Amino acid sequence: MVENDDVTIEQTLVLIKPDGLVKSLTGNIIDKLSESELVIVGAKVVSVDRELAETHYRDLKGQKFFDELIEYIMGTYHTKRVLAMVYEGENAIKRVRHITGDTNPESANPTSLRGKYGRITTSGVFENVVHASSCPEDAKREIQLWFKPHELTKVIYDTREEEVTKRETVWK
Ligand code: IDP
Ligand code: MG
Repeated sequence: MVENDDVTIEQTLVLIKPDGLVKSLTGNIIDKLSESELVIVGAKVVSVDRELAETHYRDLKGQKFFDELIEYIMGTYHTKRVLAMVYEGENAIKRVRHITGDTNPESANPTSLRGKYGRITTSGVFENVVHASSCPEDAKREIQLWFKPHELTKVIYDTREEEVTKRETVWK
């Protein structure tokens, strides 16, 4: 995060959740987010495993909806895919949260993404189609959880060099 006199350049993590993907809302969501005039500096499709899901939502552990939330973000109810993106620009966190809308899709502004496309299931899960970081500390933690430095088009946090040797699958 870089601060000038009155401009704060921030980054924020946006996830199009499995319900957003299965409903083919990717285009609509990215189109609406372009109103923010922010720049995408990273994007990838991720199949979310339990460890990533539980780490991402670790602050909500203990909530009665936690187990279902983990199943939801892992794609058990829709598709095992999430589109993860990093947006950057002036007041990125607030701008994206404004477009995203309130957590509860029923009380979210009807023109916000969650107000437009979200729903509450009969078992009480808020299927609200998008995630957006809520403060700079969360944004940093979440971006570092979902992305490696080389997956972003620029260096936004401090990095270090490390010797890594591991087996990986390559094209035949
Ligand atoms: P946020 O996504 O607006 O930041 P959080 O409180 O961080 O809201 O909750 C994370 C996610 O957990 C929400 O987006 C929603 O999918 C789900 N959630 C939050 N509160 C509730 C609830 O009271 N009932 C069911 N699901 C909830
Ligand atoms: Mg949150």
